[in-house]
Formats: sequence, structure tokens, C-alpha cells
Amino acid sequence: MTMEYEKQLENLAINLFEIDAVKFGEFTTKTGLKTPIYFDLRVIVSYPIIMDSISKLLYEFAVKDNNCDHLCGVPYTALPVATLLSIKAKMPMLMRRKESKSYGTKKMIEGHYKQGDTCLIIEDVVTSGSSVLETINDLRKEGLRAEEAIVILDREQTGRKNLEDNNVKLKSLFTMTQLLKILVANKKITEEMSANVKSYLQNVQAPVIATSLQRTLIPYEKRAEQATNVIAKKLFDIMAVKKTNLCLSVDLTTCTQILNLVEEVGDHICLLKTHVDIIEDFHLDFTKKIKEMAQRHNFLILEDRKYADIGNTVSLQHTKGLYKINEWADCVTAHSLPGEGILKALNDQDNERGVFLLAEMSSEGNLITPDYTEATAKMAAKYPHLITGFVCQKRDTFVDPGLIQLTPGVQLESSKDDLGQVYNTPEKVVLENGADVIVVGRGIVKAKNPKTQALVYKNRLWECYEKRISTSK
Ligand code: S5P
Repeated sequence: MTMEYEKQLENLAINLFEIDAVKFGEFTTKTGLKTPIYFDLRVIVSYPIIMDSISKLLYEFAVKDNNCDHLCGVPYTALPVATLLSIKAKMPMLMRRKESKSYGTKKMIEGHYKQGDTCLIIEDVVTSGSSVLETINDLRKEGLRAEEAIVILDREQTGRKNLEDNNVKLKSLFTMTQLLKILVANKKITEEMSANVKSYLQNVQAPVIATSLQRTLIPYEKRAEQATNVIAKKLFDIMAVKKTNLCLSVDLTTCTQILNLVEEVGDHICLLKTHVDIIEDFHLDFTKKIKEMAQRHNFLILEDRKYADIGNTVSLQHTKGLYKINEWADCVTAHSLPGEGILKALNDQDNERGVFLLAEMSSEGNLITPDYTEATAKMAAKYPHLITGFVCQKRDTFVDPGLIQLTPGVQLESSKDDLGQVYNTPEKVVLENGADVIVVGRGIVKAKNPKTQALVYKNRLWECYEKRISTSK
């Protein structure tokens, strides 16, 4: 950076001090903590010359050479700054709504954009990084890529680390250390005050934000310790012991076909997923045999029943009729659509059971929205002992490392079937999308040699998982 730039930066620091955007003394924060430093950059809108110099400096520092398709300010303080930068850099702006969405699926992001467009984030001050992450999460839900954030000041209180953990690179015009240095050199504050602030910041670090990325970096055996649901714990343990995260979706229509295939591949899977209502010669004896195999080969059974009715009906569907699902399935899938009644109906206190809630679907044109997914995760949080995890496609769906991401729609090559199923590769679902247990149906069932193919999937999926956890070491 040039001398001229350095000089302007110094002037800006002094100006911010003089307009009380940064104050020293003794303050009490919202949470009741005492702090020797206080920032309020909202006041800058009253000083057009300072606004101008902030936007010029940010432009020179990090926007001029940036290739993002859009920029987006974190509401509210950074919005006018982002507007000035957008005009100066001729980089189209996006706006994120901050108010809670009171009417349905109202758009959170205003402006024109395409899936996969990149977006640069502008913020005034970063402490823990949580505000930046809120904006980024909303952008990511819309399919935008947000991996860079520019801030005026980094308070050096874990914000940088929290953002890095979420795959966001932070650039700051000032770090707190630089700001203090300028103010001391210009005799605006004493050395003693500067030391006081530094020691305060070191001792009072902002909390580390748990992220969806972090959960995917933890090995299964450690996640077993964090699971609240018994089935989730067992499944994590089985995966770690058998070194497999493969779930076979055994979508065959006779008992013999199923039993023969499971006998062949049982050692390669952690979970067997059934649709009992497609079996033409179903009898309860079949469930006994499957249970016996599950014990012998050490896997769990998931009946993919996708319950979606009122609690009373689901309770009957689960315990009565031909299938008596509650007697043999370790876990079942359910939609969150009908509301909590469905979870109350499945909350069997006497048995060790689990539920995978459908938070997203793999099929093209499905009607699930980001709001629905978020509401599903919130609903699940009320039933920690019952919920094993989510059937979903994206890592952002949840952060709790004790829950399991079950992802269907997987084959060795990305493709589609004739009825809207969309397939992603093992690399994509495990490394990018955060899948923990991976559901493969026709990729194995329809293969010439299902046994060999199951081993191919098992090995490739496990390699992806090992690669994923090794990035945190
Ligand atoms: O979103 C979903 C949820 C599920 S559970 N998409 C899915 O495909 N599934 C199930 O996963 C589906 O019912 C089927 O049993 C399996 C995928 O099978 P494949 O043959 O397409 O791999």
C-alpha cells in the first residue's frame, strides 16, 4: 500500500475517534459485561466526508481488484457503505432483509442474481462474526456463493477464526491492534489505555460459533459421544467400527430377493433402508430374518415409511396393520409437514428408536423451501431423544454433531432418472454437502454384480469421509 493510502487510513482512525464512533472509558455491554472500548459506527452517516473516505479506502483496499458478481452489506450500518462501493466499483448490490419473515416464504434477498453467482460481504465491525454469518447463510440458501468478507474493523475476538471455519476469508481495513497503534501515535489515547484494551480483548474472546462445517470435520466415533438419540449413537459407532457410511436402499419387491442381497452385502453397510410396502409377499417372518441378519452383520434397519399424517393416524400406521413397523425397525423416516403431532406419535419411550426427519428431498422440482428446511430443524430440536438426524441434501441444514445427515440421490456419476430423481457423486455429497450416511439404491441393486458394486461404493464413500475429517488435522 502507498504512503498516501497509509496517511488516509491514519486520518480515518483519528476522525472515527473524533466523532465518537470509537470511545474509550468504561462501558457496560448489552450482556452486562464491562468493556474499556465501545464502537458505534452507525454515526458515520452524519459525516459525508468520512463516508466518502471509508468507501474510497475500502475500494482501494479490497474491492477494486475483486471479481465477485455482487456485493452485499450486512444490515444496517454497512448498507450505506455497501451502496457507495457498489456505485464506485460498478458491482451490482444485493440486499438481505433483516426483519423476520412474517408471511410465508417471502424472499430474503432482494436484487437480481443467478444460482452460483459470487457475492462479496461488507460489514462495519466484526467481533464473533455471527452477523456476517447470518447474512452469508441467507445468501447461501439462495444458491449464492459468499466466501469473502470485508470489514472496516476486526476486533480480533475470534471473528476471523469463526468465519474461516465457515469457509469465509476476512479482510479488515483496520485490526484493533492497528487502530490502537495509530491512536497512541497521535496522542488520542495513552499507552496505558491501549494496553488495557488489548488485555481486555485477549481475556474476553467472543464465543466460537458452532457451525455445520465443524460437525462434518469430527470423526464418527467422537460424534457418537455427542449423540442424544440412542440410534444415532449406535449408528455412529457401527460406522466407526465397520468403516462404512453406506446405507443400502434395498428397493426390491420379494422377501427372497431382499434376503439374498442383504446376506451378500451386509458386511459392507451400516444401515439397511427398506420400503416394506413394496414387498409383494411380505410376512412378519421376513422381519425376524432381517433382524437376525442385522445382528449378525452389525447394521441397523431404517424403514423409509415417510409418515406424513396427523399424529393419531401415524401412531396407527406405525404399530398396527400388516407391517408392525415399531416392532422391528430401529428407525423410520417422517415428514415434518403435519407438525409436531407426528413426533409425539413416534415418541416411543419404552423402546430404543429413532426418527430421520425429511428436511430436503433429492427429487427435481420438489416443493420444499429453505424456510421449510429451517422450520424442520427447529422442530427436531424439541425432540433430542427421538431425532436420529435429517434426510437432507445440504450441509447447512443443521449444526449439531450428534445428529446424522442421511443423503439419498447418490451414484458414481452425476445423472438423473426418468422420474425426477437427481444423482450426485460420492465426492460431492460427502466433501461438499456434508453427508454422513449415504443412501444408494439402484446404483447397487441394479448393478450386474451388486456385491462387488456395494464394495466399490463402500470404499469410495469411506475415502471421501477420511479425506473430509483429515482437513481438520
Ligand atoms: O429425498 C429423498 C429421500 C429419500 S428417503 N430422495 C430419495 O431418493 N429417497 C429414497 O432413497 C427413495 O425413496 C429411494 O428409496 C432411495 C434412493 O434410491 P435410488 O435407487 O434412486 O438410489
